[in-house]
Amino acid sequence: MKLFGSALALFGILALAAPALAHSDLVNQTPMANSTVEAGPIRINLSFDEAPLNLPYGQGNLIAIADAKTGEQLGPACAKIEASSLSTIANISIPGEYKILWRIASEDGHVNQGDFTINVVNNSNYSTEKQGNQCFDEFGNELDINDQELLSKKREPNSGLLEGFFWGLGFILAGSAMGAFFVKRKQKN
Ligand SMILES: [Cu+2]
Repeated sequence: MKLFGSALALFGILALAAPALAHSDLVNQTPMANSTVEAGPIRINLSFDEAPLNLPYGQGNLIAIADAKTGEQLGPACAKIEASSLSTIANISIPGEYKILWRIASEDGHVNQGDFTINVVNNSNYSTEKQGNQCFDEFGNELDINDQELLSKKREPNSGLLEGFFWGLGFILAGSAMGAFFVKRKQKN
């Protein structure tokens, strides 16, 4: 009975530990987080500790690049899979901070994701008409950002202002209600 109990406990520990072991974790990356990168077609290569779930191009195993300030995703999300690495090429000419976002489907189907920031400088006068990730499938068809769920959602630039406006309005209404109350009290006296 005691042996059965410990066997059961061990089984429980293994059952808890197994899912965590099965997930693809980022172990190496180019460019490095917080590094400075020269403008151009920037190759992003992310190595994981195990191969991802085999899914069609542009689905499940993804890399996207976004303007770090506004959150705007530049181009669609995609990644070429080679063994346990995901890679893509992003064209960036405008200097600034960029966020690289990734999402990977582990073999058991669980999703792992993360992001890091890079700083782009342009000392080579590189120019491109299309900022961001370049996603062409094996037939040369370009993926459309509008056909995908975004990895990086653009922040609403006016939401803070609007919120401030409603707070202000609330204070004015509360203030005038209080003012009216005191005026009434004074009139009574
Ligand atoms: Cu899992």
